[in-house]
Amino acid sequence: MAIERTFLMIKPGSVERGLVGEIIGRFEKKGLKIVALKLAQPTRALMEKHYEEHREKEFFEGLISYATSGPALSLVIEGEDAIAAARKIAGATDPKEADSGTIRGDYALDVRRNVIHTADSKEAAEREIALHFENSFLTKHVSQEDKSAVLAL
Ligand code: D4T
Repeated sequence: MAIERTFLMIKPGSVERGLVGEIIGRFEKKGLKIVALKLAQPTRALMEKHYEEHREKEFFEGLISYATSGPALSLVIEGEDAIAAARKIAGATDPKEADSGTIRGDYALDVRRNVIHTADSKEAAEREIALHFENSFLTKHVSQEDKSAVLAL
């Protein structure tokens, strides 16, 4: 068990559908903390880099067009085993295989519009956080020991 940070992107279609609050709420209720958050329309250059492992796949062009089609919400979240926990909350990549109760199981039917991206490993999380956020935008949460001091202010 370890405190980890992971990267999420709520994809443009989900922002357009008004699902942001519902989706973020699922991570917060689980106990994962938001460390950084940004609403912006991703550029093609950024998303081609983000998804470079898929460059040769037949779905690459559709994936990039969709990811850059409007504002998306990028987040860094933190918590115990955050990478695996976030993957579980998101559900299987293909919404047809995702369990009910997961984000993709509840809000999608089509793998090309699978609502959310979550980093799939520690290496991917580190790479994606660095790609999408400058270090200065990553918040440091108040530790449990320091909390009483903050509340006393
Ligand atoms: P993302 O990156 O969106 O979190 O998805 P995963 O990490 O769960 O899955 P992935 O890398 O295999 O897929 C990346 C992205 O490509 C879309 N996709 C995938 C698609 O449009 N058609 C396909 O056939 C596949 C397999 C959906 C997710």
